[in-house]
Amino acid sequence: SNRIRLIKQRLAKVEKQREQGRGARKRSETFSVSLVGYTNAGKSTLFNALTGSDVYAADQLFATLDPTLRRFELKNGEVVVLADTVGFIRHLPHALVAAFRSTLQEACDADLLLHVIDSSSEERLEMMDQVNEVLVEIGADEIPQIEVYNKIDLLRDVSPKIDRDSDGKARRVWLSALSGEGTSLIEEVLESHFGKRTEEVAVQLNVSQARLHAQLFEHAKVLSDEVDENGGWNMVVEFHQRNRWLLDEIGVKK
Ligand SMILES: Nc1nc2c(ncn2[C@@H]2O[C@H](COP(=O)(O)OP(=O)(O)OP(=O)(O)O)[C@@H](O)[C@H]2O)c(=O)[nH]1
Ligand SMILES: [Mg+2]
Repeated sequence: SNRIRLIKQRLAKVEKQREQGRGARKRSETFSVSLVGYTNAGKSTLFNALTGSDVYAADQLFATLDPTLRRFELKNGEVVVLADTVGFIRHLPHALVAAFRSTLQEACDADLLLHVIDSSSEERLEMMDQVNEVLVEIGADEIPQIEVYNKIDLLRDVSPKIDRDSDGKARRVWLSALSGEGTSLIEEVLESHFGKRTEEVAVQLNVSQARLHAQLFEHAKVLSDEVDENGGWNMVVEFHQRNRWLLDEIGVKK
């Protein structure tokens, strides 16, 4: 029909823009996070609650691309690109399946999926299964996923919270995108998820810095360690961001 042709044209255009955006993001090495979930779960509402319009306007790189991509800066300075995606539905018109799948490629390229769920729906389990099935089909099932139980304003006795597994990793976040309660927990979750970055640094220590030499073995990953002619050390070490204090101690300027 005419309507389906129009939708297909729009999807093709979005797909082309996303392709260009992906290349730009790979180059800029930002993290990408995709909101996925069943239709009506509240993805777009959460997307707007998290990003706000000022963030969008500030970004040169993506401003002209697909409007469902926004740059999102965390408090620790890390920048993520947040993507809203089309809602998953059970009975997609056959003619649209392929086109929708291709726009979902965005989700395949994500570093993290936020699976938005309407926690007030009695069918939420079936919907989650549907979404996870589609993720398998598009090859996105290996991407780390955090579940976002949205619409807690419609539940009784549920406050915003993060459920964690035994390792302390966030598994579920409970919030209301509409009222805004709990949306800041998303930022907390993203910060800890992406806050584990490491950096490689060349370090030179003199002979009197044996204590630091030992500390590096304790708090960083030593990639190489050579004694120089003065009895000091030339090292290459990999730091977790949380151990950056050691760099200050050594006096290495980044
Ligand atoms: N009560 C309540 N309603 C919400 C909440 N979040 C979203 N909604 C409502 O749910 C409906 C769907 O929200 P959307 O954000 O458009 O959902 P979506 O997941 O983007 O839907 P698709 O784009 O179709 O996949 C809207 O009427 C929202 O106002 C929430 O936290 N609480
Ligand atoms: Mg939406």
